Amino acid sequence: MPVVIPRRRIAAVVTGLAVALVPPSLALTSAAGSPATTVPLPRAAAAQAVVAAVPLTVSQAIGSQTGQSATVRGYVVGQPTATSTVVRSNFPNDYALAIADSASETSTSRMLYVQVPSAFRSAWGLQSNPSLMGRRLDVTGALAAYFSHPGMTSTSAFAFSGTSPTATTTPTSTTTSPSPTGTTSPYDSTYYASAIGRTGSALHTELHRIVSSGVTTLTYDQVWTALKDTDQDPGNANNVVEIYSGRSIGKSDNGGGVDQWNREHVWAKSHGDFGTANGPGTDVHHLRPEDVTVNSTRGNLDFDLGGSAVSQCTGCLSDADSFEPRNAVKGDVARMIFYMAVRWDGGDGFADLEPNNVVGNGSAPYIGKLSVLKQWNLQDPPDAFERRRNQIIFDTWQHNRNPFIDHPEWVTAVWGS
Ligand SMILES: [Ca+2]
Ligand SMILES: [Ca+2]
Repeated sequence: MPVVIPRRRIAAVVTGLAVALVPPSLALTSAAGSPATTVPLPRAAAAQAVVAAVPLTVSQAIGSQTGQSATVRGYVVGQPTATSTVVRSNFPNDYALAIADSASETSTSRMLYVQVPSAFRSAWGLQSNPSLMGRRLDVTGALAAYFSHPGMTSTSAFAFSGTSPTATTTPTSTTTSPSPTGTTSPYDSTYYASAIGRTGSALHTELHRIVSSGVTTLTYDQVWTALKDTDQDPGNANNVVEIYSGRSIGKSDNGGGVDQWNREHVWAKSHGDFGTANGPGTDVHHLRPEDVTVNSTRGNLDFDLGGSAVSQCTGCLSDADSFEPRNAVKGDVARMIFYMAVRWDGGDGFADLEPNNVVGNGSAPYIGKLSVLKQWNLQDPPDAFERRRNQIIFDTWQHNRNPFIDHPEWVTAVWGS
């Protein structure tokens, strides 16, 4: 398939970096904290503006010390008196709070230091109100260092969580739907804390914010090295496993030659024309080793059932407008597509990628077939190989996770059953 290099490449790299450093909710919140609701916004931006009403976690606030205004939710764990000192009793005054994502947090590295301006000290200072310890608050102010430590200054609002006028972003129709069977992940109280309990477009929007925050964007050349790590054959450390064919092949046998492996874009790069510039085209969550000729057969076909057998790819089928991978990776493919849909939402110089229910999408920023992908997610749940690679990408490479590997039921929660 032809490699398309969009003219927006340079701008996209620059804005992609900005997105990685600043959550969209912050970018759309003015310094005074009021969302720009009077100006009509594009679809993606409007969706992100909704998120501006959702409090950040403390860990997100620590990672977003941009000076911008935001609301942060956390438990009161003490009073900071120096950069690495937080006292829990005998509070010296009412000037500052330390908040954390856990009420039992003791590490100052996981605390946000919140300035308490004079107008708020009698109601929200710890010396006057020691019973605030352990209470969960929503605080609004500028995300900026305080006591030479990640903090919030010029704090303009304090409230107990749940009493603030936080917008309800979940559509009524989805709140009343039966919830899919839930799973738990070790990241539910940290990475996913702000997504838990959401459904529909509210969940989509929040997952976008989560998986787009603090991301390291790889170059296309770095993808080779990443894949040799993420897709290593569990039975042979010298090899990687090709996604569609299932063949184990030498890590160093990569390139463009017949029977070598190369970098397959599971979300075909022509669907949205993102090419191989730093961004969706180098997002290793959907990049996999594959045999050069099988990769060529898949081309930019949408995913669907049926067709004729694919050479060198046992269990794979293809026809004029679709490709069907082997059973063992059907769910893997689906969850990569769903990840891309929440990771790339437009507004960053790249197209808003979404699944739809057709085949033959060509260069449109869509991939089908949604009904089939949802079925594949159910019939092939996350396996050890998939979970391991998600963890390696998070720990070593991009520092973001595929939420649908941790919570496959979120596919139903976002796109319905
Ligand atoms: Ca699988
Ligand atoms: Ca999207």
